[in-house]
Amino acid sequence: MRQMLIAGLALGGLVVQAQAPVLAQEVTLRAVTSFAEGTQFSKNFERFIQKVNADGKGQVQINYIGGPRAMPPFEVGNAVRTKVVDIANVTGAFYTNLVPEADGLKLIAKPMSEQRQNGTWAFVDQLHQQKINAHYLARQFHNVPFHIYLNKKIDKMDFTGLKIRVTPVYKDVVEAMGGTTVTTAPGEVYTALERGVVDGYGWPVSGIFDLGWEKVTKFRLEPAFYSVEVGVLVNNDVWKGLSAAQKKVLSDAALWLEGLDTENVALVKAERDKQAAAGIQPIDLGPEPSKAFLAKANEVGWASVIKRSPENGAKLRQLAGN
Ligand code: 173
Repeated sequence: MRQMLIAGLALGGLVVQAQAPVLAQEVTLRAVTSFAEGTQFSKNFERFIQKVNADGKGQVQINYIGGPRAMPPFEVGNAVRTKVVDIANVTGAFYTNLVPEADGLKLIAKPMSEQRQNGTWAFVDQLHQQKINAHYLARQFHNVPFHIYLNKKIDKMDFTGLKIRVTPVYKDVVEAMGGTTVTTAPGEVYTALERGVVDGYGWPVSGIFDLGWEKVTKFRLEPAFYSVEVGVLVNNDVWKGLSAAQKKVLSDAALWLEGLDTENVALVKAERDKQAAAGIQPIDLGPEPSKAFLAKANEVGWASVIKRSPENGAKLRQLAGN
């Protein structure tokens, strides 16, 4: 009996081995995005999905479930961790509860080619593996900055009396300027502005037209600051379960996705022109206040990351070089 069982197991093993190439079937990954479908910060991820589905035939496919209509943005990071989804397009600002260091990614503005070369990407990937059980596949939009948009004119860098919609990206700097903050998902910004619940909001230089915010926005405060980070996260158990060929399809597409950042230079310029045409006026308080604002934003941004994660925060800052 025992002999038979062992023989059976051995045979079973052989059979499995012999079939291994056949068994490496096409895998389908379930994907969500933390931004509205078809909008600025989902678009390139959607192109990435198309590419994977074209290049990965017979290997790996992505089933795009969608955006915030399918899942609240602030839950996307946790959904990757718990394998409710396999892959997601999400900014670190939306899961700082799980990875406090992710708030530091906005402070790293080097091109991804450089970040992959100098160890930044590997460290960020390691942090994601440890804290959120995710492989950090790609980072997008390093060359798109943020702004504070206002509906009340200011004549000095002082937000006293202003209530500003934030995420962790802007919270520290808005408070440092004396403003009060209210954290909301992007989907709540329009209504908050329309009802006058907030006097302004933080958002990248691009994307305000996607959700009609130009209708409820008067001013864009200069200067632009920080650096958008939208990552592509893959559940790490799912990642480890993929074959080398499947990983290659995704990794190659990830590098291609990062390469799309070259398009952002023209896009940012076009968005600023479009805002001007829509009547959104820049508030430029001059070189000295702008310089001081940038220095303050950098200082409070790093201080906040380093306070929550002293060692990792310091290492990130050293890699960022600012
Ligand atoms: O403002 C936000 O919701 C936010 O934090 C963000 C981050 C990256 C891209 C766009 C918005």
